Amino acid sequence: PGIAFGLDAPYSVEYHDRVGSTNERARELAGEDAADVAVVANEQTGSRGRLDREWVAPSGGVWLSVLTRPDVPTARAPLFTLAAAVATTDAARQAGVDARIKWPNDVLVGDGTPEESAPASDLGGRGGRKLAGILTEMEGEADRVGWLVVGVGVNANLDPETLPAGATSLSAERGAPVDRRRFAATLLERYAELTASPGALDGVLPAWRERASTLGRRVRVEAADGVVEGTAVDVAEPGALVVDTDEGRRRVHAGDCEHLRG
Ligand code: BT5
Repeated sequence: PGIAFGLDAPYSVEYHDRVGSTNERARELAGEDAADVAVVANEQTGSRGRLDREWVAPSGGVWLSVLTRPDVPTARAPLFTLAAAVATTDAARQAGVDARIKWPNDVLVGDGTPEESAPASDLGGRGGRKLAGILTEMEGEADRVGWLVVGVGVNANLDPETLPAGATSLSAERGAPVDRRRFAATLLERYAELTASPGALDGVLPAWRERASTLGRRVRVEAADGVVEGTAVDVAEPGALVVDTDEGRRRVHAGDCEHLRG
């Protein structure tokens, strides 16, 4: 039976044993005016990471995308990505895996020191063994999000040898397979709770801070307008990384982040 068979979730669930990309499928549903749907797959044949990178998604993972139409300004949309990272971290911890978040959207195992990291080229930034990644896509006007698709890929019951260098999985970390249905239910439940209302969204940054491995570390972020290097001191609305550099305090809104030594 598929992992979503009987999945108890605060969304209507559309399950695919195999699909190109759950994000693509959720975007299709957005075009049909659907809302509050979770597309869940056992295997993806054409999934993507950020910046059109390839995402490896064989049978045995938890690959899902949540389509919602939240009544918030577009500027707050990044909070949904951070909420998904918090939800994924909590579901992993419930499964006995010590997961942490690397800004903005990677869920890692380990403290992210370079010694145990993958080559930068393989992970789009160093900092721990990568358990999960998140890809958010949206459409809307400035004053209101139209639709929002948050895609979460979690290496659940997979052999890390079949994944890109630097990746890990829940089963490898805990030494036993995980109940994917329970894991997905916990993740979706937590995501729904964190994003239920504008008031609930106010709790996302505090929750994110508590689970972050990036804060307090030396980082190097490749942002759209150049490289920022310094100490990550905080995350600020709507999800920007605050970095103390030699030239003063900077806010970085998007980019690939690498944890540095020291
Ligand atoms: C991400 O991108 O981390 C976002 C990944 C989102 C995937 C989900 S699965 C459900 C939904 N449907 C989709 O089509 N996508 C979403 P980024 O930060 O750009 O990281 C991508 C990089 O991670 C790649 O260049 C690889 O080096 C590495 N990578 C690819 N597959 C991986 C895996 N399964 N585990 C760990 N690392 C992986």
